[in-house]
Amino acid sequence: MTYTYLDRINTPADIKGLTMEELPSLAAEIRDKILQTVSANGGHLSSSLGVVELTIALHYVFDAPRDRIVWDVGHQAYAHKLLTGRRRAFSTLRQFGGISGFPRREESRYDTFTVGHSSTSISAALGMAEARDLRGEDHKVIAVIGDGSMTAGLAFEGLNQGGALKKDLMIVLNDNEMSISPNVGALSSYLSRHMTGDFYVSIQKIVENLLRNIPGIGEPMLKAAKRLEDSLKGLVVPGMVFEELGFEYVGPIKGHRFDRLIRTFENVKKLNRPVLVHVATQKGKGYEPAEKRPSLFHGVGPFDRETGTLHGKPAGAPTYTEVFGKMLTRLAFEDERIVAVSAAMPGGTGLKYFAEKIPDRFYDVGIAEQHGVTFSAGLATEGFKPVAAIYSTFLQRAYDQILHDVCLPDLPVVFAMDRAGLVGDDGPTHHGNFDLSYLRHIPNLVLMSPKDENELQNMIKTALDCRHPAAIRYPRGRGEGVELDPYPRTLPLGEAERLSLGEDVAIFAVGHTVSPALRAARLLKQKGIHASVINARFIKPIDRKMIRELAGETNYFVTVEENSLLGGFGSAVLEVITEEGLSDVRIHRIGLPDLFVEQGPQEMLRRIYGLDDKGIARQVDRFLRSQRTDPVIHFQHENENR
Ligand SMILES: Cc1ncc(C[n+]2csc(CCOP(=O)(O)OP(=O)(O)O)c2C)c(N)n1
Repeated sequence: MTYTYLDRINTPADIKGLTMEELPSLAAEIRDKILQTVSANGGHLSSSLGVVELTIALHYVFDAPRDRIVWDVGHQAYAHKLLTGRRRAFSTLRQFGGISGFPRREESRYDTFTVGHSSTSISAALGMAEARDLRGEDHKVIAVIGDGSMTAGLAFEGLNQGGALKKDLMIVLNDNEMSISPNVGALSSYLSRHMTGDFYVSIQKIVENLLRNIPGIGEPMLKAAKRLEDSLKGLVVPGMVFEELGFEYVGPIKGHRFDRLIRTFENVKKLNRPVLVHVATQKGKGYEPAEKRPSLFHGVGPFDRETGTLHGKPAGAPTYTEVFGKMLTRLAFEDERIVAVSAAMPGGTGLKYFAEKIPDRFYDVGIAEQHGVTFSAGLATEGFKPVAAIYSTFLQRAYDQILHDVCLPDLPVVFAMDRAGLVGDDGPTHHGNFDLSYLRHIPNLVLMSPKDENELQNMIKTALDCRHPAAIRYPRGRGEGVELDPYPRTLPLGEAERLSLGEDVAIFAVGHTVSPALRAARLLKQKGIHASVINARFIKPIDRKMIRELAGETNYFVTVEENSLLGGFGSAVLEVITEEGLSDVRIHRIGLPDLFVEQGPQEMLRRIYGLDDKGIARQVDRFLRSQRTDPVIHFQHENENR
């Protein structure tokens, strides 16, 4: 596919050679390219389509990379990528070895900040503006943040400092009235009182005329008129809150009109102070299915571009997300103390079922994980049983709230951590590879991970019954296809489950690595290696009794987890082995190394990191071979008939 305009843009400087009349054609070509790529690869469609004009206008007026453009979350940066030298690589978007779905500093000098988690742009841009001033430079710094991302405390912390520092900083508030789902909260309703700027302008004119027509007008009268104007402005302009915080407010600007955007940016460029430009855009703009269903097309897998139908995933087991959402809703019908909390992701976490059925006990707090956790703690102090369903990667934000507000007072808040482990194409900002490490050391917390979707049901019940803070981590995607018990049961706290018996090696697996570990044991058996496979179930409290028991049977332990090896489940087993003085036990830990795992299909990444059945079998085999000098090892006698 060739494009008349897009093919000529190798750097943003090339856009400046286009006339204003040509820009809409460039926008149309960019939309076409985005649609072509995302319909094949999947990706964040609606947000990227919504900012095409905004992105072109920013690059038209400002001089990146000298001027710094900082994208918030970065899921909307596809047009930016296309305009900044990644046109040819764009077809590799989100693929293994391809370009990232988010801005990444190592990918391009136009990507000023590495993003994926939201609401960082104002703080980062403010830091860049401060650095510029410290160095005595004079370029511009622009943060582009969505109205959804503006719901986070972090964004307000940046505004708070930004208004006070009075830096030359432009914030573009990209307001499409949507987060992933419709945006929530008081700020959102405040902003969406979308009085167009025209109304305010007409008030300004009335005041001006009044003044002009009063002969011999004195100073006090002028001041009174100014006060009147200000108070009227406060009534009708959605941006007064930003003005009070020290930002000049400009807007709302129609975000798909080049003339408005470019004129505004050119004017604001001349100001050397904090300015917030409020731009109204439409999520999914230019592609009817996405305009109609912006949430569905926020983040999508491959789809048919002509019809807008998503390529159906082959029928199979329910996802962990669905099982969680349905079981929690069911238990909440039986227990009125159960309440559910989501941080802007009712769809992704499965809480939409809960929200539909029990809206009075469902809370979407916005992109505010920290607040969501402490809000849950507050509910728990009053006898409620809050379940905060937050992806593993986003819960990282709320570490201190988990530790200080929930676990220290031992409040019974349940954390449902979906998307734990490798998530796939979203890559390193979204993999949930650290939760075992960032939670395991917190006192009072029960930490568990189910081997399948039925055990997830049991763990939800266990967590709700245990009267302590409890966290359940489970993976992205479908379950194992096991039968779901009609009613969940409470598991004995801290009890692992032995799944197979073998005296050569004990494979201790956690979460969904249990299934590949079982399959690995079958492969090993063909080589004459007999493995016990244990479903750990609890990372904390860990089953010491089981570890002691196994140490009586074999000296060789292998742990398997889809978490960073540093501080993860294998480390927990090592600690027990040391503490219990089990000095004969040798241990090999399988898990993720000390690095940020790249993007790629889940199954491919599992293969690369040795977390699939063959990988586990290979590593167990290699480990045992490396121990061959040990005279007591059973499998030395591989030819023996067992
Ligand atoms: C800390 C954090 N929590 C949750 C998310 C998941 N998330 C990605 S985009 C998004 C909505 C962003 O809305 P907005 O900023 O308005 O941008 P839009 O997509 O509407 O352009 C959410 C909740 C995230 N990326 N980071």
